[in-house]
Amino acid sequence: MKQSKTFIPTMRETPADADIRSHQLLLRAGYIRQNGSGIYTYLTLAQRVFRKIEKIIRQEMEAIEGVEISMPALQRAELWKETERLDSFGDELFRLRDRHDKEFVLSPTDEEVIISLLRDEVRSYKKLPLTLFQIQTKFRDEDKPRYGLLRNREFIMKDAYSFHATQESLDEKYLEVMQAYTNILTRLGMHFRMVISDGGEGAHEFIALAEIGEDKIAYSDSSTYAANIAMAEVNVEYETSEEKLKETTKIATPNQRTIEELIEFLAIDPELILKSLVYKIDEELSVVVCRGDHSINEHKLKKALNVEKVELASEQEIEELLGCHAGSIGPVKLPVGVKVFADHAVASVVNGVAGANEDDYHLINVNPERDFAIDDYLDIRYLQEGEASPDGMGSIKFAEGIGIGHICKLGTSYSEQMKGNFLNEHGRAKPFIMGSYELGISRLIAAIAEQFNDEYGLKWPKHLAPFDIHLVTVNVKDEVQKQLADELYAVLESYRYDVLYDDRAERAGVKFADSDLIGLPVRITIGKRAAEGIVEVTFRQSGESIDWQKEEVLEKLQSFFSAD
Ligand code: 9G3
Repeated sequence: MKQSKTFIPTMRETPADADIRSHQLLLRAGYIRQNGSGIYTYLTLAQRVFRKIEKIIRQEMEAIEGVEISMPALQRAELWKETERLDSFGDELFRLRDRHDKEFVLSPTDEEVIISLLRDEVRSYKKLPLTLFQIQTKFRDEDKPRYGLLRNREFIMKDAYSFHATQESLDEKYLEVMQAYTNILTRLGMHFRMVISDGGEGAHEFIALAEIGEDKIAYSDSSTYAANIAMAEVNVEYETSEEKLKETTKIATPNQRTIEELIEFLAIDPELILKSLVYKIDEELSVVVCRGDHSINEHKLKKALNVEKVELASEQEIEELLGCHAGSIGPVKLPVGVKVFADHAVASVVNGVAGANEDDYHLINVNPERDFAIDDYLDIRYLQEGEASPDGMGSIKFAEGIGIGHICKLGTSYSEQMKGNFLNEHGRAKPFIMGSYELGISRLIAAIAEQFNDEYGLKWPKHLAPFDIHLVTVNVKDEVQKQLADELYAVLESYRYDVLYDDRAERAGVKFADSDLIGLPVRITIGKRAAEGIVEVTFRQSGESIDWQKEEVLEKLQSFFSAD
């Protein structure tokens, strides 16, 4: 493609509102343009990368009998009434009405639509298992769209849904999809980890490692254990000190409200503090206790208590319940009926310090069980870096990343609600057993850009780049250069290389800067030695430049592009 004939609007300046490298470079290199908050136009360079990513995804999904379809992004709201999810996503779900005032939603995901499709088409267990996938635009009215393509309101997702007659069949397909996703991300050249995640009856996420990532993972430094920090279990032994239990005493701690102030004021080890919070759980106020050097993981608290929502009580609710401020809450002498849930580590606290439920006072020498009852000991805290890995192998390290894939065993929750049934071998109607799987394709481009760039611009993995070769003439007015460039362009295209031919009448410096920004794997520069049939070849990944005779270009490119 001749650059003078295409649309690649590069920018010299970094747009002010672009706060991460991938966003800055995808804008400056002319890959994307913002059209509104969380709304982007993918320009030709991005489109060409999408096509290469989607080709790899289709190959790997079809290799595990994935069947591609395309479902409507406009969905009848009544389908979401069947799963009672129409209101569960609040403002994040785009809702609209048609001219007949019938209600619709813009697709944020397609569980409802695909079940409505199969319940009318698949009758018998003989037709199962079946895995359907699509590459389609999704809509989620994110509160704070940011980071360019990493969190926007209209995005491209590859979502797949599998339907099974037995749990074994789902377990088998789940592992096949897990391997397919691993193959896809490996072929994309990404640095990623698969981590234990949340969802359905078991789920995993695929995280692209990147400091700016919104996801945090905990992984073992000497095993394959890795989990989204929200899900990471704590499996450590706590030694209990042999110290004699002392008399609980109330002491004055004027204006000491935070754990940090208390540690300072009493000069004690935070491990001795019984940090107590009041949570609203299923509309009931309960006290949740953990050690002062730990913090409550609300995700694990929800799962441990098997409730939909947990929420910290407001100052006013605490005042009404205990007559004190949040910083003075303690588990001792609570009003009758107030449940106490404690993290396992609390059991090994001896002669601890706790709030007295009276401002400006605390209790010392507080001992669980003796001084307050615990309704349940639970694993409800965040795993900490350096602690033993839950699988007992090695210790935990943290890393940030971008969630790019999510696979989940849904089971029958949705199919039961939507009467998505099949007849089993005994002729009895059974709900489809389902799996659902997603890869965020818009995010993938941003994650790859985040992992492959340098101070000059993007550096695409060679088989993902929008073009293989950037053919650049230093001076288009120089007939010898132009003639050699045209000749090489024709030859390279005839050998099916994707060539971006910068034939613009621009200063060489501008061309080189644009070329580094755009980040194609190979640049062939036609310059002052064109008359000798010599071209300068620059490899973007290594930055290495070398002169080649024009006759040896094809053979040497062949070995570069065929090498892993
Ligand atoms: C919504 C809105 C946002 C959502 C969802 C629904 C996330 C929603 C979870 C999933 C799960 C699976 C298909 C592929 C695999 C993962 N955000 N999710 O369901 F209405 Cl506004 O999307 N979906």
